[in-house]
Amino acid sequence: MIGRRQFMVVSALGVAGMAAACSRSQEPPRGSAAPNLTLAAGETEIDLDGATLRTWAYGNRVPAQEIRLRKGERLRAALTNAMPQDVTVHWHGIAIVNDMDGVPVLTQTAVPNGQTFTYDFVVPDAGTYWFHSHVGTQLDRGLYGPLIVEDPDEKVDYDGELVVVLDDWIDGTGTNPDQVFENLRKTGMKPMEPGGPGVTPTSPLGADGGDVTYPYFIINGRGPGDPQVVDYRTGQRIRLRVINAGSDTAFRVAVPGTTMRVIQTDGYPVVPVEADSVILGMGERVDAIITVNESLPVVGVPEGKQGHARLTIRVNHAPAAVNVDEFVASVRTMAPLNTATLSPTPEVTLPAKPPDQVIDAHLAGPVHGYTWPINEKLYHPPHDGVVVQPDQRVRIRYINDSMMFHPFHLHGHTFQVMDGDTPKARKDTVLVPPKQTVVVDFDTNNPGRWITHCHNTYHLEAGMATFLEYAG
Ligand SMILES: [Cu+2]
Repeated sequence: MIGRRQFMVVSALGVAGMAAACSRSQEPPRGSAAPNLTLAAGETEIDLDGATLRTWAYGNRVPAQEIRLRKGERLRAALTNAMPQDVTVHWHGIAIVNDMDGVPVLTQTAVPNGQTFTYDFVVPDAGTYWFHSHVGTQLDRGLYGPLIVEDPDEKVDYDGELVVVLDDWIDGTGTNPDQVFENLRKTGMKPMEPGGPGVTPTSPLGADGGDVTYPYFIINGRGPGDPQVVDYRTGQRIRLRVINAGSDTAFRVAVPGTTMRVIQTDGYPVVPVEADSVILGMGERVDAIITVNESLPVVGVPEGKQGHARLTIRVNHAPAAVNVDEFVASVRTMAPLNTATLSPTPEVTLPAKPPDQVIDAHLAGPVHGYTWPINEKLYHPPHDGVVVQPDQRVRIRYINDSMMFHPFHLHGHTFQVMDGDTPKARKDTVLVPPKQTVVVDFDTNNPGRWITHCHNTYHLEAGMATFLEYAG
């Protein structure tokens, strides 16, 4: 275990150092492109705060080894499977060819034990992305990792870089995600919240934080009792690339006494804003720059749940002198930034155009025990998708009739969140708070069968998905 920890710290420093070299001298990233890599899905053990837990992961690590390459480069990854269940890899947020999207039945047959499938595609856009299994409840195990696509021409100035992967963790703690799902199905419907959804600026997702109680919240595979420590020097500007890989938990991200300069969400640039805390639904990402002058924790505060995740930024090898519990309590009283409200930069703003087609997605649940339908239909098995036409502007209205938030994700495209006629952030995953409607527009420029679904692992498994289809 000590060996693994040392490796992870060294790895994080390597990434930070590489980015620093890149932003200062415009040298190409060394050893980062991955023309031929292997993702070996299998059983492994991880250590959380001294407890040894069995789980499934890619390459025996949680998160999986970061994949980093440049915009326009080709990624070839051979997925092997030594697990008792079929598995895939979905490349979250990347507009790649449909048959590489990793959604079983819809885009490929899931890979059985003992078999191999090679993903092979070109990454079209720079940004902070991630990859994960798209089979059953496997995302709530350790089957995920960061995928960073660099743009050599990007005009962002910083000294170092830190990838922060948040997760809620239950696997191997006497239960596993399949058992969690079975229990949710047996327990069925939750009592309705008596006071309405309770959405306020300091509680933007309402009173219902989720369906699962997690024993751990983790960052980069480490529990809060044994956090990752990453070293920097006084005054360095660090680009945080934060990824919410959770299954049933939104997180508020914050750094004590530090304002984050938010520059991107879901890999796409926004007009920069300053924020004390940012809320991320499952699947969402944010890039933010902080200046570090002293040792500080980066915390992930689970929305509506007890506990926190943390990582330690250490400056000049000094200990952090912050009461983390007090800071976490203060973060809970903040009004966090929702990245969907940010303004896009001009180059990622879709040209104004009325939609050619409008699709309404009424989100409901839980009904009939534990099911989460869209337009009163459940996803499994997927047989009747929504037909759209190529080269059109399509609008989806995610209409949340339920009392719980749903982070909605569209595969194969990056939509523009719309506030009336005003274009907001380009994203691939957007929070839909209870009893609210979120409108997104996108252009049909990537033919195929593309799932759109709630990024709550258990809601997806309970039917909260549909798909769009069009030919080129
Ligand atoms: Cu949901």
